[in-house]
Amino acid sequence: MLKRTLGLVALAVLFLSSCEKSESSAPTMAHPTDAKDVKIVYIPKNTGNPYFNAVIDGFKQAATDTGAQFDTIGPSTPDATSQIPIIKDQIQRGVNVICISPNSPDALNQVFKEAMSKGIIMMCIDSDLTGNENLRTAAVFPTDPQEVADKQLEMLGSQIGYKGKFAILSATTDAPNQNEWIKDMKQTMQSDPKYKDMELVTIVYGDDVDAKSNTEAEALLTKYPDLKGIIAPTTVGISAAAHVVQSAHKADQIVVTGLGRPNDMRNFVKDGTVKQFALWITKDQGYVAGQLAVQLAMNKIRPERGATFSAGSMGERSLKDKNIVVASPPVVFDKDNIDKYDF
Ligand code: RAM
Repeated sequence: MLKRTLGLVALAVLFLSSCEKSESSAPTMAHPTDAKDVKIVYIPKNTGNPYFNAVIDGFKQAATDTGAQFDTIGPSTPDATSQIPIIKDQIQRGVNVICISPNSPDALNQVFKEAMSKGIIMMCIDSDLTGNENLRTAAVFPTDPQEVADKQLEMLGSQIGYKGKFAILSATTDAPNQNEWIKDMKQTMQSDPKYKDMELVTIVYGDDVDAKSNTEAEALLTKYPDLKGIIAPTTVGISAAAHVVQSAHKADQIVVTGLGRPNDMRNFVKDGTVKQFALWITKDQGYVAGQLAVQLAMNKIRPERGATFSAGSMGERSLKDKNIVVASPPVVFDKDNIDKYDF
C-alpha cells in the first residue's frame, strides 16, 4: 500500500514538474485579433544597400493594405553578428513578427531561439538560416535558389561560348543566399557537360560594400589577364564589376553578369559594358512577406507545408518545403527591356 502511495506521489510530482516546464517555455504572446495591433519589424542585411529599399517599400505597401504597424531597422554593415543586438531590442519592444534577411546561417541561432520562446514569429526574407530552418517560422524568397544559380551560369556561358576562365565576386563570406547560389552553380557545372570547358578560377568577397567590391574586381583583372567573365550574385558586386571593366576598357574581353538593380545597371547596359543580368521584382518579396506576417501573427494560418494564404494584390500563395514561400521569378534585363523597370 505504502509503495503504491509513494508511486502515485512520484507520478504526481513528475506530472506537475512537466506542466511547469512546458508552461515556462510556452509562447507568451497573444495573437492580435485586429490587424492594426500587429507589430512587424524588418531587419535588412545592412542599411547602406539600396537593394533593401525596394523590399521595405513592399512591406510598407502590405502594411497599408492590411492596416498593420511596420518598422524597419538595420545594422550599418552586413557582418555575421551585426543583427544580434537589433533582434534583442525588438524582443524587448514586444513586436509580434521579426522579418529579417540574415547575414549568417548560424550566428543568430541563439537569439532566434530566444525570440521564438517568447512567441515572436521569426521570418527570413531574401536569405535564410540555411541548415537551421527549424529555428524560424517561415521564409520568403524570390524564387528557387537553383533557378537563380543556373540563370547566372547560363547568362555567362551563352556569352562566352561556354568556354574560359571566370571568377565570382560575391557579398560577405557568410552570406547565406550568395553561398547557396554559389554551391548550386558549382553543382550544375559538375553535372551538366555543357559547362565542362568553363573554369571557376576564384571566388572573392566585396562584402556588399562599393569600395571593397571595386578593389576586389580590380584585383581580378590584374591577377587573371585571360579572364573571360565575372559573375556577381549581388547587386553591389555587379555594379562594381561593371564599373571596373568599363574603366579598364575591357568590355570586349570580360563579360560581367549576375544579379543587379536595373537603376544601377542602366548606363552599363546602354554603353554595352553589360549585355544581360537578372533580378526579381524586389518589392514583391517585402509585400508577400508583409501579408504572410500579418496572417501568421493573427493565427489565421498555421506555419506548415501546404498552408495557403492570400498575399493581397499578389493573389494566393502557399508554404512549400521548410515553410518557404516563393515571391516572384527572376527577370533577365537587357537593352531591349531595361527602360521598362525603375527600381
Ligand atoms: C545584394 C544583397 C541581397 C541579394 C542581392 C541580389 O543586394 O546581397 O541579399 O539578394 O544582392
